[in-house]
Amino acid sequence: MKIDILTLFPEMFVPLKESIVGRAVKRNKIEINLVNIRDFSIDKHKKCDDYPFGGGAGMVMMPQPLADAIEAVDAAHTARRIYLSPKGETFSQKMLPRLGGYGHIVLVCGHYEGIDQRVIDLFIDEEISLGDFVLTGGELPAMVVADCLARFQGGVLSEGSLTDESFTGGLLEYPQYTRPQVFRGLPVPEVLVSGDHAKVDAWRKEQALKLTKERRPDLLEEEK
Ligand code: 4G0
Repeated sequence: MKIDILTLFPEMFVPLKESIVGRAVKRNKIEINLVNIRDFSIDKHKKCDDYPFGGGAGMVMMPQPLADAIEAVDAAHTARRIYLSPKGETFSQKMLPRLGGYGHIVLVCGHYEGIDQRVIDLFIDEEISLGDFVLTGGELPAMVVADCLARFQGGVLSEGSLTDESFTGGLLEYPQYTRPQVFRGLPVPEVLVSGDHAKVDAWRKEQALKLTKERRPDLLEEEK
């Protein structure tokens, strides 16, 4: 899968190029291409934002540099073009099979008060929001979406961790422990060192259910 990220601040993406996503990139599971929207400005000062028609606070990203940047990476509109915005559908793990099915994704990062609505109407396929909060730009949400996709596309984690983990079973994850068996007086639950795999599985399922009932009862409603 190829992911183009269109942004005024490509230097913000250092964390994405490191660690877990970097490994997926190296294993040819995912290719990430950062595009500076400012490179497409035809203005003599490379201006990319302007005052909103009708007045109001803040600035709006101009349509021309963005439209040209989108057409430069996806002329034939074969990619899924996604705008990260607080107005979008809330992002979740459940979207990953669909998003992972696209061979090419273009992530558009807005800044200021967002982008000119006509760019959304003419060029964007869907809007995705990370949740009910406003950031200074769509860069952090784009990194989150790219990281989730890199992880989902495989090569990042073992098969088991994708099938057992939080949300894939519709439940929060059971608690995990590693060595030492006693840490600052706290022992690991006895069942985990019993060697009885059936008992371990049953304990984990029970813990996951208890935690989900306490913290995220909405997830249990959703299951039905
Ligand atoms: C569009 C996404 C983009 C409009 C982007 C701001 C939060 C999210 C942006 C605005 C973002 C999210 C109207 C301020 C850039 N903030 N929740 N900031 N407005 O996913």
